[in-house]
Formats: sequence, C-alpha cells, structure tokens
Amino acid sequence: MSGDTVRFTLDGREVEARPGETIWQVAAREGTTIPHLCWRPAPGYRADGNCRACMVEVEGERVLAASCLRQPADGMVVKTQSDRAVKARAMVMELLVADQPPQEVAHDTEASFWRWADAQGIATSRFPRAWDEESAPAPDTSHPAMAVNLDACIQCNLCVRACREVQVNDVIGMAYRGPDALIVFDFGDPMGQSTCVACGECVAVCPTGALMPASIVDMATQTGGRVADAEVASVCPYCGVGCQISYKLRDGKIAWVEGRDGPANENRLCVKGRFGFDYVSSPERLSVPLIRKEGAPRGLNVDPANPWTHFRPASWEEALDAAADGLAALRDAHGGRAVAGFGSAKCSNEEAYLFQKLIRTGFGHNNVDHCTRLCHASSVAALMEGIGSGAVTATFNECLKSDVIVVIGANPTENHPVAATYFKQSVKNGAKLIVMDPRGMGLKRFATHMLQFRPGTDVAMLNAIMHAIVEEGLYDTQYLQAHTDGFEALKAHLADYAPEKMAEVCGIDAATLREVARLYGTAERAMIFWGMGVSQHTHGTDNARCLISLALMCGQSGRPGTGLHPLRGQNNVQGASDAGLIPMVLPDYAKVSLAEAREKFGALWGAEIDPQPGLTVVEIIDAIARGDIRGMYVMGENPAMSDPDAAHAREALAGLTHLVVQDIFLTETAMMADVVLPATAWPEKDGTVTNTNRQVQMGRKAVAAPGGAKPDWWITVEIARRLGLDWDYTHPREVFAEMARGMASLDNITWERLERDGAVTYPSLSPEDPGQAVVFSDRFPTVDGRARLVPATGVSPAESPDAEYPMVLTTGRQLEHWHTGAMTRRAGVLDALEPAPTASLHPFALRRMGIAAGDMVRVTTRRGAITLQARADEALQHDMVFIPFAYVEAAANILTNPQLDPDGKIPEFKYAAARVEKAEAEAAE
Ligand SMILES: Nc1nc2c(c(=O)[nH]1)N[C@H]1C(S)=C(S)[C@@H](COP(=O)(O)OP(=O)(O)OC[C@H]3O[C@@H](n4cnc5c(=O)[nH]c(N)nc54)[C@H](O)[C@@H]3O)O[C@H]1N2
Ligand SMILES: Nc1nc2c(c(=O)[nH]1)N[C@H]1C(S)=C(S)[C@@H](COP(=O)(O)OP(=O)(O)OC[C@H]3O[C@@H](n4cnc5c(=O)[nH]c(N)nc54)[C@H](O)[C@@H]3O)O[C@H]1N2
Ligand SMILES: [Mo]
Repeated sequence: MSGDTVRFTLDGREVEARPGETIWQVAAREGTTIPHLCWRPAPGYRADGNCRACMVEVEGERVLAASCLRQPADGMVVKTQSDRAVKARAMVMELLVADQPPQEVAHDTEASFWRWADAQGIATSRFPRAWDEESAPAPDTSHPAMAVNLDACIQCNLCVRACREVQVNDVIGMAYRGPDALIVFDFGDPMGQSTCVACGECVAVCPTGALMPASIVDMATQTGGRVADAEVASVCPYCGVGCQISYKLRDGKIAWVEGRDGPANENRLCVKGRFGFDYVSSPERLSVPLIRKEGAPRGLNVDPANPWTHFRPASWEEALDAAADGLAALRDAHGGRAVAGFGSAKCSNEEAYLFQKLIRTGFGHNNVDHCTRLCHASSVAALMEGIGSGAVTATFNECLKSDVIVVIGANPTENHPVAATYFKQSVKNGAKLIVMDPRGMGLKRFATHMLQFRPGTDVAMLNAIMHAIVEEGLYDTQYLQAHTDGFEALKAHLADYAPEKMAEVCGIDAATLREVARLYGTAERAMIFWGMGVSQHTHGTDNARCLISLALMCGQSGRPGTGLHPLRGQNNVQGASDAGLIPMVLPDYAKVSLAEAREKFGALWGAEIDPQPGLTVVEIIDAIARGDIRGMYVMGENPAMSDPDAAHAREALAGLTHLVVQDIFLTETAMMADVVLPATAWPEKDGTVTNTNRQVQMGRKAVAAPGGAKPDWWITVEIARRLGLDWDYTHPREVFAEMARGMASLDNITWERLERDGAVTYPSLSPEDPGQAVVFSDRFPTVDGRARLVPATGVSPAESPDAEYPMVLTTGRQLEHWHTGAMTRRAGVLDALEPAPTASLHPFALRRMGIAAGDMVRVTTRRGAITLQARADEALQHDMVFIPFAYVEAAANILTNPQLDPDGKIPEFKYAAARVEKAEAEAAE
C-alpha cells in the first residue's frame, strides 16, 4: 500500500496522505481542523464540496480548492492558513451569515455554523439578506419529533445525503436550483405529513439548526440550542441492533439523544432510539414497592397511574421479605418446582445471569425461561442442531460485502431499521436483494425479487428452491464434502419438492423459484437474514433448517459477506440467552443434561444442578393452569400481553398463589402480582448487553431512578439472600467477572475492557482483538467440526382457514411501538405517531366486506375476539389480516394460537384462522 501514499507539503510541513485521504482529512490528522459545513467527517458521508467553507490554497492553482473533496498529489504545496484562503473562507461565512436569522435568535445557539462563524470572527454581515420576514419560510411544526425552520437552511445538502445515502429513506430532496434551491420533504409536504420515518439522521447532521430535535426547541420562539450539562455514552434500550447512543442531559434529565460511532450503527439511529427516550420519565414509572391489598381482586382493572385501588406502598425491606417469603413458603411446602421464573432480555447480561442462577440454585430446577422462547427459539434449535451454535455466523454489516442478500420473514425497515440501512446501502452498491414475505414491506422497493408467498408455506418454497439448486448442480461440492454431513439424504428428500409442484402450495410460480435458486446458487457471497415470519410457526424449526441447508449447500458461510443471520429482537436477547436464561442450557449453551456441564457450573456456583431440562414459557403457563406451579418471579417481561392465547395466560397468572413482578411500569402482568418491585430503567443503571452481531457493549447510568426504584441486579441479589443463598455481589462488574470465568465466549473480554472500548465482538481472540465478525471458517463448533444438514418436511400451520374462520391472521410489529407497549405507549413522540390499535387489510378485502378504512372491525379466532380500527394496506394478501400486539385495549394475543413447535417450543404467532366483520357501534368496547 505504501506505493499509494502521497507526500505533500501542508502549511510548510512535509506530510503523508494515506490512500484516498483528502486534504481536509490529512490536515485534521495533523491537528488543523479546517472550517467545514457541508462536510461531515463520519462514516457513510461523502464529501459534496458545495458550501466552500473549507477552501484552501494549492500553490500554482488559480482557484482555491475545497479541501473536503480534494485529494493531495505528490509534491503538492497546500496552504490552509494563507491570507487568500482565510479571507475567502471568511467571505463564504459572511455571505451565509447574511441569510441566517441573527445569532441571538438562532434556532440552535450551539450550531456548528455559529461556532465556525465565531471562530472566524464573523458576527454580522455586510451583505443584504435575501429574504425578509414575509418571504422567509415559516416554521414547520407538523412533526412531533422534529422542528423544521428552513429560514436557517444553507442548502448544504447534508440532510439530503443523510436521508438518501446514509439512511436510504429518500424523503428529503433539493427542489429548484441556484438561489431558489430549497429542501423539500417528498413533494413539498409538511414534514409531519410526508413519508418521513423519523430516523432523525437529518436533525443529527444539520449544521445550522434548520432541523432540530423538538424536545429541546421552545415551540413559541423556535429556538433552542444543543447545550447539555453532561453526556453519557450508552446503548439503545430497544432492539437487538445495539446502536451506541449518547444521552444528552440537562438538569439530570435526558434532553435529547444522539448516535455514536458504534460497530453496529456508525452513528445511525431510528425513531425509537433517537426520540423514544421519555418513557423513562413517565409519571407512571413505578417508584415504590407495592404490596397487593388484602382481598383486592386480580385482574387487568388497575389504572397504572393510580395503583392505590389495589395496592399499598411498602418499604423495600417489607416488600423484599414478602416477595421472597412467599416464594420460599411454596418451595418449602411443595418443593422447588412449585416456583418458576421468567427473566428478561431487556435487562443486562449480569442481571439475566443472576436471574437464572437464582432459579437454578435457589429452587433446584431449570424452570426458567424468557422471551427468546417466543422469538428465535426455533431458529436456535435448528442452528444448534445444524452448526452447534445459535449465534449469527456474521455481523449484519457484512452484507455490504455480499452480492446477494436474502431477507425472509423479517421486516427490518420497521423492526431493525438501522440494520435495514445497511441492506439498502448494499443494494445501492450493486447487491441483489431477495425478499420472501407474505406481506409487502419497506424493503420491497429495493428487492430484485419479492416473493409474496402464501403464509406458512416456507418449507415448500425453500425446498423447491433447493430442489432447483440441486437439479442445476449449483451446490458447492467441495464445501459440502469438507464441512457438512447429510447432503445425500437431503438431496433425496428434496426430490419430492419440484418447483412446479410446490408452486401451487406456496403461490410462487416455478420459473420465479428457479430464477431465485439460480441467483442465490451462483452468488459469490450471499447472506441470509431471517426473523419472526420464519421462527414463529409450529414448524419454525423446520423453516430454519431449510435456511441452514440452503446456505451450506452453496458454501455461503464462513467468508466475508456470507452467512446466516437470524436478526435478534430484544436489545439483550442474545446476551440473556448466552447467560443461560434458557431452561435446557446453562451459560454458553452448556446442556443441563450433560454431567460435565453440570459439574462445571455446579462448582462455580457451589450448588447441585438439576439434570432435567426445564419447562419453557408456554409450558410454564400450562403448568400454572394445571396447578403444578404456584409461584412465579417475573423480571422485565409482560406475559399477560406477549404470550399466545392471552386469556388463558392471564387466567393462569391470576390463579397463582404468589406472583412477584419486577418491572419499571405497572404492566398488565404486574397488575396481577402480590408484590411489585420497582426496577431502574436501562438509562438508570450500569451493565453490559450483547446485540445480534455478538457485540458485547457497555451501558452506563445516565440519570437517577425515580423515587426508590432499584437496579434489577440489586433486587435479585436481595431476593436470593432471603432465599438462603450466600450472595454478596456489590456491583455488576463482579457478576461479569464470574460469568467470564464460566463462559468461553467471553474469553479476552473484561468489564474494564468494555469500559474502555465500549464494544467487543465475541469471539475475541486476544485482549487486543476487537472480535471476529465472521466465524466458523474452518470448522463448526460441533463435536466433529462438521455441520449437519437436516431435511425439513412441509407441514402446514396448526389450523387452517375454514368457512367459519376464512381469513389468516398474522401478528407482529410496527416501527414506533415496542412489543406490549409498556415503554413506547408512554413515549410521547412514538405514541403520537401510532396512537391506536389497527387491523390492516387489503383495500380489496375491505371493500368485499363493506368496511371502510377507519371503521371498527371485530376480529375473532377460536380463542377470542377483539375490536379495533380497520386500516387499508395493499401490502397484505386478500385473505390476510395483520394486527400488531402493542395495544392492551385490543390485545392481538387474545386471538393467537398457543400450539407449539415440537423442537423450539415456540407458539404460532404468525398464523391463525380468523373472521373479520364490521363491528356494530355499540360493540366497540
Ligand atoms: N419497532 C419494533 N422493532 C422491534 C420490535 C418491536 O416490538 N417493535 N421487537 C424486536 C423483537 S423482540 C423482534 S423478535 C424483532 C422481530 O422482527 P421481525 O422478524 O421483522 O418481526 P415481525 O414483524 O413480527 O415479523 C416479520 C415478518 O414476518 C412476516 N410473516 C408473516 N407470516 C409469515 C410466514 O408464514 N412466512 C414468512 N417467511 N414470513 C411471514 C410478516 O409479514 C413480517 O413482515 O423485532 C425487534 N424490533
Ligand atoms: N402476537 C404476538 N405475540 C408476540 C410476538 C409476535 O410477533 N406476535 N412476538 C414475541 C416476541 S419475538 C417477543 S421477544 C416477546 C416479547 O415479550 P415481552 O418481553 O413480554 O415484551 P416487552 O413488552 O418487551 O416486555 C418487556 C418488559 O420489560 C419491562 N422493562 C423494560 N426495561 C426494564 C428494566 O430495565 N428492568 C425491568 N425489570 N423491566 C424492564 C417493560 O416495562 C416491559 O414490561 O413477545 C412475543 N409475543
Ligand atoms: Mo423477539
């Protein structure tokens, strides 16, 4: 590479430029920051060179050069501080200042624009203003998250690049030319009425305050200023992407949030991470322990803002005693199995670890699980069986190196929006995207092939694609021989799945299936991403088996830009699973059924570990209904809303003898508790989390907890002590150290290192190695190092539509809401954007049923019925209805089918036979 370095003279000194570096970058590296407005030195932003604020003099050249764009050449003599350059730059600023609102009334007093003006001694301008009060663009306050004041816009184009090139949302554009140039949203719509998804990237990069986070703008004067008393580096509390964020604090509260340059997000955020932080300061936060009043009926009829009808406040001492004594009494009277636990993927690694350790050592069994069961349990079952590891084989960012990307049963523009920006960018760079989903979605626009197949027919479709790959000899014989077993049997199995035969089943014609097979089969580097549409079926494990076989038969794993990536959901579902919050495995997926594993952790914990794999989430609910389990400790989960067949789940929970719920809100589950323990929210505590990319990241306390709320780890330790365990942890770092002693995945990762580096990807091969983005190049972590290809049979969903229930109900998510709504329905911006429950149907289906969008409809399944507003959505097939599960007033899980996948024990959230009818006005509850 040294051949490519360039030597030139910068301000009288001989310097070197690395390949591709611009003058601006070399100068910055050498300690001189040249003024800049339209240039943003951050990943994903190309230089545009339009504002001329960064001009420098190049000896022998007539015109000054934009240093953000210009690359030095050998022997060049560059002067950043020559009289000519300094004067020209000042002139540019003065011209721009002329058209700005005066600094005293700047929309953002801290704007980098004004910092550069100040640095150049320019406070006012000699030039006339191009606009007057009349003609100035008026404030656009149509969006709840962002304030738009285009009178301060300098047309630097950064927001356009942010929107189009970085987040690839294509909402902001530049209209007109020259002096009339103007930023527009879509076709000149108010921002709030445009197709903007509120990622806020534009706000983050605007150098003038023309675009600002509304949370710090005074609406009357449209002024604010990004001034913070302090900032704290942490990780987003929402999804498994694990974006690094910075909490900007004022008076001890979060004023606004910015993205940081984390390995997964490179500064990017989505609407929830950037604008969804105020749930933390909701007046409904739990701030004192609660004890159920004698005789108060258990049900959902408690107002979270006024729990005093059913609960009384208690001291921590009293509440912890009551919580632990109730569980201990059941254990002593009926044996440890009378008590089970649901831990949380919203808490830290340390908290998840302590929780499973408490159930295993305090009650002597493995009946401890968490939301992974409702999520990727089937994917993990298939991955463990096939390749010996449940984690992703490559980070999602690797997709930038892929030439083919498959996204199946996942809707990343809504559910992993920052990961989606990488998929979209990769397509812009030339990659081909194949989307397979019964519903249309945001990525459709970027897809080379959009297979909108029949819901529940993944096995038929994927087997047909593999059949074609086999038939056309597109598999990778060398890879198969070197790394896998079972191909011959798979090949024989696939013979029955000719595309021509499967076309009828899955609804995709044979020619298209063959085309997709060729595209994937001939790819140089391909990655497969999948989500809940694959996993949440009674045949979810079979679905995932197909994806594993597809990737491995084509040798698409173990190299850059290849791999298998189940997009993990919760911010810490990877970490909680790694930490052993799973009934059949101990930390690092050590099987409880293996004596070795039990001995290892038994020694670490000074306890006997039960060899019998525990019950899973839905099985635990059933065991409660049967009376086998009488007490529960629930930390950071809301099963009364998230479990299938919610009426059954709620009845079971209400029938418990003793229920302890530890949450940040009085959730529907907490409403039924005997003791409610108020926990600190994520921004109120220290701890590590692990994202979908296997990146272990450090979260830090930014704000004080409300009232007496305590960190989850502290509460769990106090309960453990009262159960007779001799725990003496005083800080999560001690817990992390213990985990690292038992978990090889954490080799070379320490608390101190995470404090310093912020993130380490596991496996990390040395204390300096930032971690391996791609794994299993040589061997898989199976006994013999080889992967196992397992044929999958095309079974259908547990129930099928019939005359009584002719529609297919599918449930899932929306961009703005988080699962059961506990957090996001208490976040101002998010709740304003999606305030009420809706059932989406194709306009054709609505017409056929005589229903108008906005009408109330009643949706019924064999489990129950809910009433909610109809929404027209062309993305749905004509016989499908989609309902998000975030709304208690029309809880989707009243409808869902609790039938389980035999291997993953995951329920069929994605498929139920349903009836939709217009609701009579009075029926609208
Ligand atoms: N905004 C937001 N983001 C989230 C979450 C949230 O609650 N809100 N939750 C997080 C969590 S925990 C998770 S697990 C992820 C989930 O993220 P996703 O997996 O993207 O979640 P879903 O929206 O449930 O479902 C994904 C897709 O499955 C499709 N689908 C339905 N039936 C079928 C089928 O039979 N086959 C196939 N192949 N596809 C089908 C649906 O049309 C939908 O597009 O999101 C995470 N991110
Ligand atoms: N119909 C249908 N149902 C589904 C799904 C679906 O697609 N369709 N998806 C399933 C999937 S993939 C998942 S992951 C589950 C999610 O199911 P849950 O995990 O039950 O859902 P959440 O709403 O995320 O619940 C998290 C709880 O943690 C609390 N919390 C947040 N931060 C903290 C904290 O720091 N400490 C404590 N103690 N509590 C905290 C929140 O207030 C909330 O009550 O839902 C499943 N259910
Ligand atoms: Mo999930």
